[in-house]
Formats: sequence, structure tokens, C-alpha cells
Amino acid sequence: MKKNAMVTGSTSGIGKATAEILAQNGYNLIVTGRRKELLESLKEELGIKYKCDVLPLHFDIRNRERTEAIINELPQQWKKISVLVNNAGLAVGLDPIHEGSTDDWERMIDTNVKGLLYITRQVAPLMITAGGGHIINISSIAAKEVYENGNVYCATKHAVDALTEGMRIDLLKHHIKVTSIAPGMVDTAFSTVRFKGDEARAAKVYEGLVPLHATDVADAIWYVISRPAHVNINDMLIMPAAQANATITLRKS
Ligand code: NDP
Ligand code: 8X3
Repeated sequence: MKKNAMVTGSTSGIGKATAEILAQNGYNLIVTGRRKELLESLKEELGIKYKCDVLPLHFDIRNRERTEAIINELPQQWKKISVLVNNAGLAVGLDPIHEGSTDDWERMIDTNVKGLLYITRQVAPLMITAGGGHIINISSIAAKEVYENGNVYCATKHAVDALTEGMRIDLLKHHIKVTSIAPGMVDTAFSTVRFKGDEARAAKVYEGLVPLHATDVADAIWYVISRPAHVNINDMLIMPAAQANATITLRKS
């Protein structure tokens, strides 16, 4: 029988690539995001390609009541979740602290920290009932370093790393592995979202270098999931070869 995995933020980028690699490796998938039509087409695509069952759930993870209700109301066959990938997240804006938009800050804190907590609070008890599982939190190089104007986004990803450690301690006795995957630059919609649709500014982020692709991060996620039962990868930092740290890159002019 196939195991179930849940990937938040699977309408795009890293989440979508992760859903695909899990489907390819024999999992049934719960896919989530706000964009219903993208989830429906992912269901169709993965179902045809990998003969897996896909449950699309469209909701905003910032909405605590809806997040709780949707997971409480999961059909029985989906209540056993072996793998949870807490991926949904975003950066909005890149401004010095004294000029930043408090709306942007709230979007990032509500999504990256509170949304991840709402999901985990609902799914971890299901894993405990099932006797174990694996939670993978998508962190960032922004969890390891703080860069100019990254203030609040970096703070949310530092929080993700702290929560990963806390979860690993609290869930140890319940046989739940907890891993953090921290990528550097990945060529997804991330920068377009950060710059509120400004495609030209987003393209500059990746200009003159080869960033990670979403599939590179999905490969890393599959690597940690597919380790033997007695092995856990606690923390993985994965960077493009052309990026030394959060700010130092090698670009072709
Ligand atoms: P994308 O913008 O391509 O994907 C983000 C995903 O998050 C989408 O599926 C989006 O779905 C979902 N999402 C965002 N807000 C919400 C919300 N309020 N409720 C539900 N779902 C939401 O970016 P990435 O794939 O790059 O980002 C995925 C994760 O990777 C994020 O946590 C990001 O911080 C992290 N990351 C990204 C890096 C990069 O350089 N790209 C580097 C390091 C980490 P929808 O819009 O349909 O709701
Ligand atoms: C996304 C990567 O470098 O913009 O988390 O923080 S970075």
C-alpha cells in the first residue's frame, strides 16, 4: 500500500517539484495552496503520470480556523500522513527596517511562522497516533545569516530553524524525524512574489549565475526522506555552486 505525504505550497516551485518526486517514488499526495485550479491540474498530472491518489486542499495557511477544520475533516484514508513537507512560504519586500511595510511583515510572519505552526499542530498528532513520521521544514540560507534589508524574512526563517529544533526534541519519543532543508537561491516564483510582480527586478536576482532549480531541492528532500529508519538528517544547507553565502555570488558579466 502506498504511504501518504502532505506538501504545503505545492502549486509552484519547490513544493510542486517535491510533490512530483514523492509521487514518482510511490507516495499518495495531499497537495495544498491557495490556487485551486493549479492544485486540480497537479492532481490530474500526477495521477496520470504516476498512478497515485492526490487530494488537493485549497486554503490559506494564515487562516487558523480553516486550516484546523480542513485537516480535522480529512477523509479517514488520508489521516495517516507519513511525511509532511512544510514548504508554503514567501518573502515580501526587501527594505531597511525603518522603511519596511508592516503589512509585508505580517504576511511573512503569518505565513512562514504561524502557518507552519498551524499545519504542524494538526498533523503531528496524526503522526503520533500512527506511530511515527517525518516532518521536513523548508528553511533557507536566510535562517543561517541575516543580510541587508532581509530583516523580517530572515527572522521568520531563523524562527523556522528554532521550531525545527524544538519539534525534533518534543517529537523524538514519538518516532517522528524532523529535518530542516535550507536552500540558497532557487529559481522559482519566489523573487517575483518578493518584488510584487516586478519580473525584471526578480530576473536580476539570478542574472549571470546558475541558481538551484526547484528539482535540486526536491532531490535533497527525497534524499532525506529515503534514508534508512535509523538515520535522520537534522539540517541540510544546499547552495548553488555560484553562491558562497547569502550575499557573495560569482556572476558572469
Ligand atoms: P514559490 O512562490 O514558487 O512557491 C511558494 C508556495 O507557497 C506556493 O505554492 C504558494 O501557493 C504557497 N503559499 C504562499 N503563501 C501561502 C499561503 N498564505 N497559504 C497557502 N499557501 C501559500 O516559491 P518557492 O518554491 O521558492 O518557495 C517555497 C519555500 O522555499 C518557501 O518557504 C521559501 O521561503 C523557501 N525558500 C525559497 C528559496 C528561493 O530562493 N526560491 C530559497 C530558500 C527557501 P499559493 O500561491 O497557491 O497559495
Ligand atoms: C530565499 C533565499 O537568499 O533570498 O530564502 O534569502 S534568500
